[in-house]
Amino acid sequence: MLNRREFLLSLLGGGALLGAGYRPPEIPDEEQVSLRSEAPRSLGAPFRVVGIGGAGCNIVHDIARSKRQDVQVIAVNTDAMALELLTADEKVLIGRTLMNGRGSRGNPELGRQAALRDLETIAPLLKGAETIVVVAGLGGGTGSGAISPIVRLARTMGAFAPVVVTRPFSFEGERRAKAASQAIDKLEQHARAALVIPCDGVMEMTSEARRPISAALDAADKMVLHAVKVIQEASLGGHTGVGLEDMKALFSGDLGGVVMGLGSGDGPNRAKYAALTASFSPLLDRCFGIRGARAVYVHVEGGEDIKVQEVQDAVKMIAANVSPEALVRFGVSHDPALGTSIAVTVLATGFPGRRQAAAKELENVRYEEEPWSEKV
Ligand SMILES: Nc1nc2c(ncn2[C@@H]2O[C@H](COP(=O)(O)OP(=O)(O)OP(=O)(O)O)[C@@H](O)[C@H]2O)c(=O)[nH]1
Ligand SMILES: [Mg+2]
Repeated sequence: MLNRREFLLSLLGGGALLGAGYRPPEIPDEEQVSLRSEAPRSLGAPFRVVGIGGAGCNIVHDIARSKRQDVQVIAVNTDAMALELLTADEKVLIGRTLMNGRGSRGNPELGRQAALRDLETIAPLLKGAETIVVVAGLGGGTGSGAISPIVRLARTMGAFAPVVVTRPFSFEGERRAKAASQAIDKLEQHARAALVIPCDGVMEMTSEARRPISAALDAADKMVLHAVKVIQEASLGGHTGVGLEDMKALFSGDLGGVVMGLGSGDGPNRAKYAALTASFSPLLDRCFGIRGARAVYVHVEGGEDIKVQEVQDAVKMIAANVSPEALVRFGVSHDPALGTSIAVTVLATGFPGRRQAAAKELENVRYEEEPWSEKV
């Protein structure tokens, strides 16, 4: 859907690249960009989601189509055609003067410059929001490049701005993997923690033999949507005591990046089973799961028949798998669609040493010269 065709073509080496000799013009310093203060009348919800690039826009399109009254969505892209085809409360074409609405063609520097040039257009759309979740698929140019300046903008405007992004499938190649890692590093330097969902893990969770790739992308969309829903429900709190401040602490970046695990269970030990499978979800580190995490949020979902004992079982099971001193918070939500089963989502942060290990691993990977360094 939307520009997926273009994305798939780009994996096959298709898609036009910017002409040789192209030089993006000088851009103003990030700090000097002044912000307009008028908010458009159509946007007033305290909870908003900004989707950046093709994947991010697909995700906000799904939210807009679900017609939820409590969320407003803003789609941001360098690709005019993709924007035209989707549904959103507001759409912003960034970098028109740089790319003429034709997308960044995998160049994160262009994505970044596009965002910086159009922060003034985006700012009024963020005004008045309490929470702005920023979502994107990392690995391309627009999402990877534009996300840091936009998250910084949201934070500058006083909003809580958690980030949910996907890491590309390994089959997409090293160039996309590297673009994603660099974007995550930038986010962590400037914009606190990001919840990173690895597409490989999504495929492992959902794959059946010979599924089309569009099904894997749909599954990745669903994971991001789920993370957004959990962040929203937890931020709203309710009777369990968890709330916005807990989410802010989890995403503060003080303990590094955030990971998510999902599990479900049915039958007599459904809560324990759901928590156990969430602790070792393929979305988490293959070897460690959530072991060693220093802060976790456990989100337990079920029908109206969910029992206190079951919530306790799930939380205890998660707590047994993290650091003994870990801060463990939990929330409960009801979803009749789950029928007799229970779903557990765990958001975890604070894994000492893992970041360094990942960086070391990356050092050993040999990358080809990025094509855009010659083209731009
Ligand atoms: N969840 C999800 N992920 C996608 C989709 N399409 C692509 N991706 C993933 O997101 C990454 C970035 O792709 P896009 O979002 O198309 O790239 P972009 O940010 O628009 O960047 P450019 O098109 O290069 O300007 C890809 O490498 C894939 O891993 C999608 O429809 N849904
Ligand atoms: Mg794109």
